[in-house]
Amino acid sequence: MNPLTTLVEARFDPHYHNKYATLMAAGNGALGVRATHDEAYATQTRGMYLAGLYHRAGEGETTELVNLPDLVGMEIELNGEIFSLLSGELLRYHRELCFASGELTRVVDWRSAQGLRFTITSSRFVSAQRLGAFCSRIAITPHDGSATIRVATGIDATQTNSGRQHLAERELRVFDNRYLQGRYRTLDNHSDVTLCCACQVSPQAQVSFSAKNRRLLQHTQQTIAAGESFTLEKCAWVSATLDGPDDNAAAQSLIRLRECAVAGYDALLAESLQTRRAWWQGARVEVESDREQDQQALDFALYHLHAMTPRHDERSSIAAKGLTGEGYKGHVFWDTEVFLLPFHLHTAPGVARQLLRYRWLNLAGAHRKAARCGWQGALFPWESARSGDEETPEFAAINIRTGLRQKVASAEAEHHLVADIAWAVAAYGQATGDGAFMAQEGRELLEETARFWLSRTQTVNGRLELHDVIGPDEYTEHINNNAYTSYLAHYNVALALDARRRSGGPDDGFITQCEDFLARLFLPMPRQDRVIAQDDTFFSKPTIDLTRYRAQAGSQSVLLDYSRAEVNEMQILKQADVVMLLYMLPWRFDSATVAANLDYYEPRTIHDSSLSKAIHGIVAARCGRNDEAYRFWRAGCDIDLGDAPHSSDDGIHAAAAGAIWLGAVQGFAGIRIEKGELHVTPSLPQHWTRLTFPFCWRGCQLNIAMTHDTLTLITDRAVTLFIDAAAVEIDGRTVFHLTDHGWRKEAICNPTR
Ligand code: IFM
Repeated sequence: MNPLTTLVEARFDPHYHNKYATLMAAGNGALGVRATHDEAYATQTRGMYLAGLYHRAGEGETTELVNLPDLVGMEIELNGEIFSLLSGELLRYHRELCFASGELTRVVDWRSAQGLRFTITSSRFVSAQRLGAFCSRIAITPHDGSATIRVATGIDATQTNSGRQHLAERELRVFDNRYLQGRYRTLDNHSDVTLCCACQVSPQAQVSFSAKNRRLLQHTQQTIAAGESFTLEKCAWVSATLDGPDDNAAAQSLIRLRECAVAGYDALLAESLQTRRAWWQGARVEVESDREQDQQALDFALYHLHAMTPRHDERSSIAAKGLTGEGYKGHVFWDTEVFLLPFHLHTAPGVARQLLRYRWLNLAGAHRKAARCGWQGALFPWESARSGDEETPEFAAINIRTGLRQKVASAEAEHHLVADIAWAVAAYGQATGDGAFMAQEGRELLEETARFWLSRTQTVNGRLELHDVIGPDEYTEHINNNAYTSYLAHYNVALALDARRRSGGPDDGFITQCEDFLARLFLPMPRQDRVIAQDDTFFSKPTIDLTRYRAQAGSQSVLLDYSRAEVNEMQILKQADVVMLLYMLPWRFDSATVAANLDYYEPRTIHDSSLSKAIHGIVAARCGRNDEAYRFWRAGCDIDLGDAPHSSDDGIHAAAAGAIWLGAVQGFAGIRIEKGELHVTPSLPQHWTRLTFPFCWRGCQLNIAMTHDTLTLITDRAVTLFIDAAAVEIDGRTVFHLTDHGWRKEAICNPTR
């Protein structure tokens, strides 16, 4: 494996505080910590989250991922002056996140208003091995004579979710003159949260403690000679009981903290690095490109895919902003099954299984929602947290002129999520051959989601139609026969029927109902120019010039000029819709239809959602339009990594990170799973000369490498796949060359593994 890249912030710019706090956030799937600065700035939003720890602050509020008491902040005083990069003179600034180790380091040379120079180096990481552990370290070196250094840090429970306080303080203690512990309980008395930390400083330092106004702090003071360094090493342990209070938890937390403090920063980092190294080994995508930002984008995406995924807990899933910010309240969307699960499915299938079990365990909530709405089966919540109930806020932003709030319609009608989950279940079954899962959780998920669709239709002139839905394009609400929804629902029911037939159980009418649904459900067919209607009324709506809005994709600027109701009545797409359908069910559409729909819909799409461009890129790659595909892929990378100062303030775009992987593997490597078969059709962009990645398929570990004219597959056992639509059996190391007649297997095969 080549060395992993890093992410550098070379300039201190308060406009970018929150963007970099997100991009450089630390995480291990259980704990996420935003990369805010040690010292306070009014414009930065601190954030620390535990996967699955949700709470509703009160009447009229929405359940949200709790922003925990802060452990990052340090009040630093240098010879009586408060250290802040907004005062004095900044002589050097460098912040770097190492994707390999997950360590974030900042080096600052600063001249105080008194004219004294200091070097301040700090670093921190979240352990990939011990899921509650967060460590930080700071070293301060005065250069112009001795200086008195004061640092106050500890546990700051004044932190809120933008003003909403979720935690009641229960107990603050300092044990053994060293270990600080804060115990909190969510206001609904459901979860206990414990934070412990210990700061290691020189024996020469004076240390005292204070507890005031929800802040438990250690105050350290030391006079340091010029050229010598003050150091402080902070180890912390963060934990919560997610399924009820537990008085024992605090003692356990303290034990874990003591173990960490004994090990110390360096040993914990080394141990965490080992764990991360093994993870990267099974996941990394390596690219040789003439643009170095391509490898960086892939490393960035995978770093965050690791950080956001709660591998330790099947009752939690991946939030749309991971564990990096308060955006979307930490809720789980279809983003998980469609944009994130494929990465796990093909690198660590057990994680994909767990994500599907999250839905299975939440079937009761999906049944409740379906029943409440008058339907049968499982209607999963559009936004999900821990309870499995619908968590979508009823209203979006307020119109401050009218005082009226815009209703969020997705929870009422964006039902494609149900079929998206079934799609992911099928993908899991095909990629793993996990019969046990498919016989129980898989079958139940497929059947219960299918039951929802069976009950959801209306009969119009003898055919079944799906009315009043919202497809992926959220700018077009409450429409009938959205192509994406109908095709996916059809697929969902077909999968359930197939599962039921295979299981050989008694027919309680389900089979007949499914057959009838499949025969009579209206699926919009391509018209003569092969374009498929997004819904019944789409073609009758006017178009407008979208150039201006497309240039500001992601900002929803069209809504500044038009009301939602007006946008609804025009051919304006927020995000891929029919194109999303082409992506999801590629085997259903011939290449001319795919190209015609891409050409029709893309110019009508603003790409105001981060789930859009990457999918267009993959579909373009499948059409053989490599340059276009690469442009879309890069635009997808720039959703978080681009220069826009505020695009990622409230958290990473998790789906966009997943789509960076999807674009490389499904777009350029041309990996496609069709009817249970694995197809590979490589087509690298001109900028790339080589692409390699690991890929799990049916219990077999494949290592795939490709250039513009060779394809090398290394397997740990025999497997069949399709290249140029022809089935080939490979074992060991197999090389293909691109010839005038397509990909040809190398005559001499060297079966070394
Ligand atoms: O799930 C998406 C949706 O498709 C578009 N709006 C944002 C959601 C969360 O990412």
